[in-house]
Amino acid sequence: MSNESLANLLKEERRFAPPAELAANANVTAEAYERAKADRLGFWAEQARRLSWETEPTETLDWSNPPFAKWFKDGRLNVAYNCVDRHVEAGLGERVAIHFEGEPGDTRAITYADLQRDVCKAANALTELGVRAGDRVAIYLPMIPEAAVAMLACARIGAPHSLVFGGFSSDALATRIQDADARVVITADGGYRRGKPSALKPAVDEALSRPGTENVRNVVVVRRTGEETAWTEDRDVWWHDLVERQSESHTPQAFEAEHPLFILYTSGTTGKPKGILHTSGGYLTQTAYTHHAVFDLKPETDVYWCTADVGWVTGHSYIVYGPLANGATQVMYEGTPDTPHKGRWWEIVQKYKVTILYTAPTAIRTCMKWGDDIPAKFDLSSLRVLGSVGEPINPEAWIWYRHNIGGDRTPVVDTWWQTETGAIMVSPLPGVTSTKPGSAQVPLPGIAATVVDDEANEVPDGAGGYLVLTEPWPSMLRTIWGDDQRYLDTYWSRFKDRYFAGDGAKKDDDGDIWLLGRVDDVMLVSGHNISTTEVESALVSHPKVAEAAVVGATDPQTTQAICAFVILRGTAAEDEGLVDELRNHVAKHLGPIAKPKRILPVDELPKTRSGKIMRRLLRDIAENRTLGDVTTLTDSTVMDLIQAKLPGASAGED
Ligand code: 6R9
Repeated sequence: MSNESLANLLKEERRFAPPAELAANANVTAEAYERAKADRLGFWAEQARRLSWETEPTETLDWSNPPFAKWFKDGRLNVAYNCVDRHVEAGLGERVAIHFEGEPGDTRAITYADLQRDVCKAANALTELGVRAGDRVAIYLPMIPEAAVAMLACARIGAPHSLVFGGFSSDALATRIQDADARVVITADGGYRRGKPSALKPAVDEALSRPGTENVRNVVVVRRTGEETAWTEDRDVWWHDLVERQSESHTPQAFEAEHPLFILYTSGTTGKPKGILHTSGGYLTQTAYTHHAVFDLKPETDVYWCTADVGWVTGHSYIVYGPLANGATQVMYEGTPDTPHKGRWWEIVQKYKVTILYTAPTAIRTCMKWGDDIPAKFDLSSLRVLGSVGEPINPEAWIWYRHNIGGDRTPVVDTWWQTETGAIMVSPLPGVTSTKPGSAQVPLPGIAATVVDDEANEVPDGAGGYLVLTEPWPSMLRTIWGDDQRYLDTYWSRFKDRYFAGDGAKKDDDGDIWLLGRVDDVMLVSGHNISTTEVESALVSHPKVAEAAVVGATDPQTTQAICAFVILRGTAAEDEGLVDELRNHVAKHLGPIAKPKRILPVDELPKTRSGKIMRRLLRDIAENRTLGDVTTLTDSTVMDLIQAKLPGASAGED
């Protein structure tokens, strides 16, 4: 598509109606909104019936002690049984649950029957190590099937897991082990990234040398790379030695719906990490329902692929719990999108005939940067629904995704949610909503979300403010692990009786919701609030820009000055006039007040592994400060590269 026609598309504020065939056969239709509105709790009680309960719940929500919710509290179930055994019992044992694709090209097809055997053996193994219901297990693994098996084994015996993303350092691992007081750590010798083995076990050894980790009795090590690994006798045990000799049968015990399922620490911010606590029945109900509704999953025919890491909440909810509860067949890929070549993802889509793809805007923008010709070499015609999560997706990236990956056929669902919400909250439905590039649009059936001003008044259509959730939802966090007060202070104190998500948002003239980034990132320029997302979107709408990150740096004249870091598209050159051209482009789109004071072309941006730009670090650079905590960065050398570009960097001053 030419850039002109793209610009025109956006100007028209075009909407994309659902494809007729998808709409006609959609899992969820417009009627669901009405039904949920008329009886929200009745609606969720009905969704809970997607699960197999040992004891059916009779009470949907106990909200007698807000904001501490109890969903389905007198119900009892086993989460792993719901994700695995019941499908085998239903005769689906031979259905592939996971098509695993290792980075080096090794593959494994794991059926539901295989998964059941693996999970049972792992559950028996943990039991042999003395893990009991309620004990915490830390999991520090690459993207290999054992990660899902380990999670489900924990769920099966009622031991809450705490995944620590494999890219995190020993520091991050140690604080998480300490905070959760873990008893066992499950790790691997390493995993493959960018064509090379990357070790994991040394970080575990290092973390366990710190005080406060003494309660870790055992480290279970999956052999993935075969590289040499230091060993602590009596503590370390190979997964294959321990798990393989276990019995293939294990009777799942039912737990209360509010039994803790996992703790997941939110990353990126300063201070002590927050251990977000999720429980069983409500969480599984909403992940299963949203996976069914938002992706229109047809488990008999779809091949689903979520590219997230299991160490991120998206991996918990939309690789493990939601899809497996629904009996889906999915792809799991270990490595990076450009190993051994930049078409690897599209090759995987072609190979497995993936029908539903769920990824992050950062990945989409990276593919835009690499060029349209790369996906064009592959047959992507199997795709029928595309999803996005993690950050606001700017309209250009949205259109690029729909056009170059979805062949202009597929709906794109932009799904807003958080670690804290546990499951998708605001999103189009692919068979119902006429989608709008760049907007997450509407709360799902059964979800109550709106935008409010400083005084907690709902803003009218066309105005901006803060995104809040006005009613409890089944997969909501129950607290911050060990710190109820922090739970209250962080989420429930800014607005009375409303959950404050920390995101800025606006409602357009149709009442559709647009996310504008974290409120901490909003800039104040000469008395005007300007969202980083909007300036970034304006920059990316310029044909030479692939990706942009914008921050406000303290400025004596204007309170804050807008500083932009941009990655140029494959072919664009960093010539003389470029910075002025970009500044004027933003001024034309958003008005002169939003014109960046400085623009710096860079090769990479600092990101967390889940793809979120760490603006805090860019602010440090823009304000000439020493860098803050970089432990959750994917690649900390990125910051050196950016700093190296600073001297003589073009700063177009007015
Ligand atoms: C699932 C996940 C949560 C924060 C959230 C928001 C941003 C996520 C988004 C989005 C705009 C979307 N975010 N999805 N912003 N549009 N579709 O990302 O969880 O890692 O906890 O991050 O991510 O700022 O508050 P988590």
